[in-house]
Amino acid sequence: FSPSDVTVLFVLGGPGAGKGTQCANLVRDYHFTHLSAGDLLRSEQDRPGSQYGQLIKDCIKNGTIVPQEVTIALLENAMRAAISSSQKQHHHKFLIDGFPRKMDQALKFEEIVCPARLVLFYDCPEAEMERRLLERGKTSGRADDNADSIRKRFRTFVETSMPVVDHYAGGGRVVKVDATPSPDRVYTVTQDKLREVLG
Ligand code: UP5
Ligand code: MG
Repeated sequence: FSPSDVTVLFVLGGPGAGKGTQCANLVRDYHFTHLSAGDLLRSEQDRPGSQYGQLIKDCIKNGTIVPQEVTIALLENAMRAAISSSQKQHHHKFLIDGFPRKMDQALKFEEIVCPARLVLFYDCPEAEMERRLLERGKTSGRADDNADSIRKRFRTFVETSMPVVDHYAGGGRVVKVDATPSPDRVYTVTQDKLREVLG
């Protein structure tokens, strides 16, 4: 994909920071296509005949990262599908949510798919993210919304995913938003900051 045809925003933040919640707002108001890497992996896991089902299941439960080839192929397919199903030939804007969460993924995606315009980073203290995930876990049915998996997800985030955010911050491509306040408040700040940067 060429940056003249598509705009890619990476949406990062710890587990439970509110990435999905804010992406839904942005889709409603700005016609982005939202692709959650976690959602794509969960649906691949459940696809009958998938050769990656067990691998994905194990990674999600342990909060580890699925090999980049798998995730990048799912994202690329989803981007192509979104573009080919849109009627008009217009510029396509993607929110890639929860990806890249490891340096190798970031470099590979930008090399073979498309460079990202910027990274929207939701910053939230662990105690608050834990509270949200345990609350959601009462009804979500997600295999990783339990205390044990949450602890492992936090560790992976700190050790493996924060370096990705730092890498983009070094390149001046990060828009950081405090994700602690209410969803509405977080969204207002998101809109203000994106307007500043993207116009
Ligand atoms: N909530 C949201 N905002 C709130 C606010 N401001 N105040 C109070 N409550 C708020 O929100 C989480 C919960 O908090 C919800 O109940 C919400 O109502 C509430 P959500 O918007 O879902 O947060 P999000 O950041 O999207 O949390 P999620 O759990 O989806 O984050 P993860 O990053 O952990 O999950 P993801 O699906 O991206 O990845 C899951 C796993 O897939 C990873 O651990 C990994 O094993 C695997 N994976 C890969 O291997 N590679 C990838 O590239 C991506 C994923
Ligand atoms: Mg999510």
